[in-house]
Amino acid sequence: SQKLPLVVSTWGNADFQAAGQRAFDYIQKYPKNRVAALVEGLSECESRQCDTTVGYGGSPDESGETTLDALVLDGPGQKMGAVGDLRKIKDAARVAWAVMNYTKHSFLAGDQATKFALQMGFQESSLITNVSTTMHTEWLNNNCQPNFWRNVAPNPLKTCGPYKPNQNAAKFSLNSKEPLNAFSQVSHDTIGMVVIDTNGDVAAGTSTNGARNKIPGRIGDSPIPGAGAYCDNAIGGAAATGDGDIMMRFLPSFLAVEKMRSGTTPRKAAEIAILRMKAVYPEYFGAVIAANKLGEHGAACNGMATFSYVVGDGNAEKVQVYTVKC
Ligand code: SD4
Repeated sequence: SQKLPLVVSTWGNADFQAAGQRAFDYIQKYPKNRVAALVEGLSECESRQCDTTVGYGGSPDESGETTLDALVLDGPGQKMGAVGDLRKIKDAARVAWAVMNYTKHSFLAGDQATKFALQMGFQESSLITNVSTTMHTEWLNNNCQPNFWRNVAPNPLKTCGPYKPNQNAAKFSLNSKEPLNAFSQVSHDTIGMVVIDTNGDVAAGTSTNGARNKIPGRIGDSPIPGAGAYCDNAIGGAAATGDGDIMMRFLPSFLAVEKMRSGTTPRKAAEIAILRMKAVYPEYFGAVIAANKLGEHGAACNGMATFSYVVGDGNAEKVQVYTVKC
C-alpha cells in the first residue's frame, strides 16, 4: 500500500508529535524495522517526559516514587515483552523490549523487573525529580486529596492514612462505589503506538508512568496485552490511553483488532471499543487508536471534548495530527 509504512500514536501535542516523528523517521530509514521504530518512538517520549505522564519525574505514587509501565508487541510470531511497576530505570520501553528479546517470559514487574534490567545492562537512577516531588508535596499538603484510588471512609483527622476499610468493604458488600471518572482532574497521557512496516508487518506498544497518587504496586492497563495495546499480524494494531483501571477490564485494544478482523474500519472499531466501556462507565476518560494493514487509521474517545493523535504515513515526510470529537 502507498500508505505504508505507517505510524499511529496517541495524543497530539508537540512532544507526542516528536515521538511519532522519531518512529516515523526510523521506519522510513529502515523500512522493515518496525519494532526498533516503535521502541525509538516510545523512548523519545520517555526522555522528553511527555506531559510528565510518560517516563521519569511524573505521576508520583502515594509514597512519592515514579514507577513505569511499558509494553512491546510484535505481530510476526505474536511476540511480547512488558514491564509493570518498573522502579529506578528510566528506559521502560527498552526494558520491555529486552524482556521480549532476551527471555521466554512476557511480563516482569516491580523490583524484580529492575533487577532484570540491571542484569541486562540498564542504568539505575532515581525517577524522582523536582517536578514529581512538588506534585507529591502538594498532594500531601492537601491531605492527600484528590485521592481517587482508595475506596475508604474519609479520615476524620484529615491526614493521609492510615487507611481503614470502609464499612462496605468490611462487610464484603457489593454496593461500594467505584471512584468514577478518576482521571478527569489529573493529567493523564500514555503514549500508545502502532507501527506497520512496508511488508505490512505490525508492531504496537505503550509507555507510561501511570496514574498520579496511585497506591504503590498499582499497574495500569498500558503493559497488559489487549488492554494498553494489541496487534495481530494478519489485521493491524490498536492502543489505548486513559483510565486504565477501568479500561483493563474490557481489553479495548483486543476488541478493536477483532472488530477490524471482521471488516470494520479502524475508526468504527475504536468506536465500538469505547462504546463497550461507556455502556458500563458512562463518564470514564479514555481513547483508542486503531490501524489496519491497508494503512487506514482511526480513533475514538470518551470523557473529553476531542482527542488528537499523530499519524505518519507513506504520503508525507512529516507526521500529521488528526483530531476526533468524542
Ligand atoms: C494508566 N492508561 O496507567 C494509563 C494512563 C493513561 O492517558 O493512559 N493516561 O492507567
